[in-house]
Amino acid sequence: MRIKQHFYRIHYYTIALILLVTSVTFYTSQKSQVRALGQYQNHELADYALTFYKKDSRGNNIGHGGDACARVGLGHMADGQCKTFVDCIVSAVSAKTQQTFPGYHSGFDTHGDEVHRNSAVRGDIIQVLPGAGSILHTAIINKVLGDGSFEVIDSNWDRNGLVQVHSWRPASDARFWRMGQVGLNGPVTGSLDNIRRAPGGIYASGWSIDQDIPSATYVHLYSGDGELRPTNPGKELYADQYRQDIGTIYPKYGPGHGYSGVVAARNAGHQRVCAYGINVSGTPGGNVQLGCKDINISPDPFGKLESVTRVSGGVQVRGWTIDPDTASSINVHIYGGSGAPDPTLNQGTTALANANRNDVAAHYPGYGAKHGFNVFFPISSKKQNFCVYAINNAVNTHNPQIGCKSV
Ligand SMILES: [Ca+2]
Ligand SMILES: [Ca+2]
Repeated sequence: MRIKQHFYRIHYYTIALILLVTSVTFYTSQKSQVRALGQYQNHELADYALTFYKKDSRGNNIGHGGDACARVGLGHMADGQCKTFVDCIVSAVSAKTQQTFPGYHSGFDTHGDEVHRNSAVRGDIIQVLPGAGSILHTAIINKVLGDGSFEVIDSNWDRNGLVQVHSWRPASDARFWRMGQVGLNGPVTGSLDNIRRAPGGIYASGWSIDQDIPSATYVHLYSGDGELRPTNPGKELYADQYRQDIGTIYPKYGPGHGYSGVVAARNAGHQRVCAYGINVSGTPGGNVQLGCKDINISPDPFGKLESVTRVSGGVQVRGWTIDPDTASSINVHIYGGSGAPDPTLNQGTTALANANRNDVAAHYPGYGAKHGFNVFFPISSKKQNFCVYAINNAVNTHNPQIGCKSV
C-alpha cells in the first residue's frame, strides 16, 4: 500500500513536471518568436526609406538605392538593387540587429514574421520570390491602397538603381514580411456580457480582443460548471461581430470583436457558463477567462392561459406556450369539467400552439413568434373549470399546467 502510494506520488510529480516544462517551453518559444522582431516601430522602415527618395529641380529621381548601404558602412552592397536597398534600410533602422543579407530572399523569414497580404501595414516588406511568371522584386509599403494594391518605396524599379515611390499590385504569390513592432501589445481581454436560455441550450454574448493584433479571435464557451474540462459541453465561436461600442473604446482594434452563440447545457438545474478568450497563436500571452454567469435550466414548457370566453356552442381558449428546449410550436391539451388532465373523467381537446404572437417573440428572443393558441372548444354551457397543459417536446417528461379558469 505504502509503495503504491509512493509510486503514485512520484508519477503525479513527474506528470506535473512534464506539464510545467511543456508549458514553460511553449510560452518561451512563443515569446522568442515575437522578440525576433526589431525593437522599433515597423513604420520607421518606411520613414527612413523615404529619406533616400530625392528629385532634382526638374522632377527627376536622383536618390540612389546604394546610398542607404553606404550610410551603414555596407559599401560593398551599394549596387542599388531592390533587395540590397531594403536590406540596408532594415540594417540601419534595427541598429544592425537584423542583418537580412546576403541572398535574394534570405533573412526576412528568420528575422521577421510573415504576415497575410490582407493584414499588411506601412513598413511591411513585399517580396516576389523566384517563381513562374513573376518578376522578382522587393519593396517597402508606404501606404496600403486597398484592393491588393500598395504604394511602395523601392530601388531599381526602372532598372536604374534609383529610389522611387509608386503604386504596385504585386502578384498573388508575393510574400509579406514584418520586421518591426506595430504598436499593439497586451493580453487577451473581453467580457461575457449576457446569457439566457435558448433553443439547444444557453445563448451567450460578449466580446474579446487579443491586444497583440487587430484581427478577430476565437472564444470558447463552457457550460456545466464552466471549467475547461471535457465533461462540460463546449462551443467555439469566432469573435468577429460588429460592436460599435468596442470600436469606440479600442479604436486600434476596430469594432469587429463581438461574439454570440449557443452552448448546450450539461444537465437541467444550475449551470455555470464561462467564456474564454483564446490567445492568438504566435503572440505572447495565454487564454483568459472573460467571465462566468449562472443560469437555472428547466426542460419544462411554460406559458399563460390568458382567457376562456363563453361563445355559442362552447368556449374560446386563448394563450401561449413555449418549450425552452426548442423554437418549434408545441401542443396544448385543454380539459373542462374539474380541469384535471384525465380523459376518462373530463372532456378534453388538443391544439398546436402555432399562432403568431409577436409580443411573446419580443420577450423570448430566439424562439420565434409561433407559440399562440386561440382554440374553440365545443362543450356544454354548464359552468366548469378549464385547465390548459403544455405538452413537453420530449416524451415521458413533465407537461405542466399553465393555467385554469372557471366559466
Ligand atoms: Ca496574445
Ligand atoms: Ca422540453
